[in-house]
Amino acid sequence: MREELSPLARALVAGDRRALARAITLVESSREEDVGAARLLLGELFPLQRRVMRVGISGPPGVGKSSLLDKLGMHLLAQGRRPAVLVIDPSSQRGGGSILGDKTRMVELSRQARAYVRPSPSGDQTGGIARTTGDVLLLCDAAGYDPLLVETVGVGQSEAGVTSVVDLLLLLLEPGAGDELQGLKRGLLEWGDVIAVNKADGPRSELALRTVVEFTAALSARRSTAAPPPSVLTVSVLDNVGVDRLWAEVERRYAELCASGQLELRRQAQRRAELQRRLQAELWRQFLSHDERARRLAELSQLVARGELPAAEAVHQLTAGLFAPEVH
Ligand SMILES: Nc1nc2c(ncn2[C@@H]2O[C@H](COP(=O)(O)OP(=O)(O)O)[C@@H](O)[C@H]2O)c(=O)[nH]1
Ligand SMILES: [Mg+2]
Repeated sequence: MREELSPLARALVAGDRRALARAITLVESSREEDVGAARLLLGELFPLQRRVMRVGISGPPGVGKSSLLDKLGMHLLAQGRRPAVLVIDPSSQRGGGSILGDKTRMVELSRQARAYVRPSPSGDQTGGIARTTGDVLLLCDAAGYDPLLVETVGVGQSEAGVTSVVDLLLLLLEPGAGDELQGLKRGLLEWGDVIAVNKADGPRSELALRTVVEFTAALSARRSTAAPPPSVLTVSVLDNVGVDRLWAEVERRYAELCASGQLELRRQAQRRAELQRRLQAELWRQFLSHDERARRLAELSQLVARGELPAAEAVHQLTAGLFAPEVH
């Protein structure tokens, strides 16, 4: 089978880092000629992925996600594993400024030949992940990395976004974060499979312990009985206290999700949602690729904007005759 692979796919599977970087650039590109090439490449590699463990790391800016990943990555390397870290950076466009900030923060891990650290701009996507994150994870998987770790920024929407491509979510919060999480916002805790209160060191170690108690109480009050409540624990990335324990907890949860069949259900839901997302994007793209339709859309959207035409009527006009009835 391998003989039939394209040179790029073959190099990637053989562990060539530059081939992986090139492949990622290809799938992240939105140029017309790259889109087709990316689809072919992903099609070649799809059957070769091993579907290794994927963990999302989410939490507010400055909470210590990158610092944790640096330590965690080193811990995993010591265990003989080959972690890949994708850092989704919403603030920067391709080649933008703050990307480097994150990369240099993973100082140790970025230097390791057996690990892979890749910053990528989220582009116009909301929800904390890029449109192509799922594809990039497939490439890293086929290239032999395991586990795959995804750092996203933000609290709120990004948890929902990242859970569409990872098996399990690790939520990192600061001591005292409970005070800011009022009412419904506490619901975001439920996105996490594991919740870690970081910076449990120095003057804040006591507060960190109290935060854990508070979160645990809030979660047991709200959580439905369908899924087990997330584990909540403290960690100090700075002092390297609790990082091993945190990872052990992630592994334990992962094993639990596998055994209960939950993991497979999550993955099936993700694949179904991906199909729908891609189909919608493609239909939209094709719709706009037709000049006359694009012009008509621009026209009608003016009328809708001015309140002269109901949106539903505009849609009816724009799509009339678009899908010919099937002939039986
Ligand atoms: N006191 C303390 N500071 C930490 C800890 N972990 C990270 N930091 C600091 O928090 C700041 C933000 O860390 P960073 O990893 O960039 O956060 P990110 O934005 O979530 O990726 C840096 O100055 C870190 O040195 C910790 O466990 N304790
Ligand atoms: Mg970071």
